[in-house]
Amino acid sequence: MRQALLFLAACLLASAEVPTERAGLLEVEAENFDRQKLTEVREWVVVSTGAHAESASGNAYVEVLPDTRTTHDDKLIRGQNFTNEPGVMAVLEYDVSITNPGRYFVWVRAYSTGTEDNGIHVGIDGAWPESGQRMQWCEGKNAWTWASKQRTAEEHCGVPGLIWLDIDKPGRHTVMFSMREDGFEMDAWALASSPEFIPEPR
Ligand SMILES: [Ca+2]
Ligand SMILES: [Ca+2]
Ligand SMILES: [Ca+2]
Repeated sequence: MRQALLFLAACLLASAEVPTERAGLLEVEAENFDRQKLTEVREWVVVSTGAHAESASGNAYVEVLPDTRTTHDDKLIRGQNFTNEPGVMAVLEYDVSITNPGRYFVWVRAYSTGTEDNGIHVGIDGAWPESGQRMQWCEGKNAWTWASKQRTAEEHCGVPGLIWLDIDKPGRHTVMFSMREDGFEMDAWALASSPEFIPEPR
């Protein structure tokens, strides 16, 4: 009996460590990632000082650095300051627990100061589905801005409602973000099962 109780307590502690989805919603601070991979060329750095941190939730965020392409005139170098391919550069991993499996729309709170720091990819459990590629921000420059839009050939500023992850089983999963453009800044992210969900401005 005592052992069973200890086991139960250990399980509860273990599950308490990871962010857990409740009622179709999960919000996570970007700076609280569990692991980072493929950092040879670009790396996510936690920033907790300066004006952007002051207005970030938890007073911290992550930025993928260095940022060598800040304007359209700077040379685009694939595999260095840009990659349209998800999961190949600067991959952040977040362990989460999902209670209600299904389709989840992905929202990210980003801070963009130009046109070359406003794209990212999202994936899950080692896979990078088309519905997680090319998240894009155009509106809300120079401020933390929640968005969930996918850049398409027709709409470079992104189309709402196209960014989602399908989660087939309850339990532990790993949500991943990877660089598309260097200099991207991420404060927090959210999964929402409702297509009508819009995160509260903070
Ligand atoms: Ca850049
Ligand atoms: Ca930046
Ligand atoms: Ca944050």
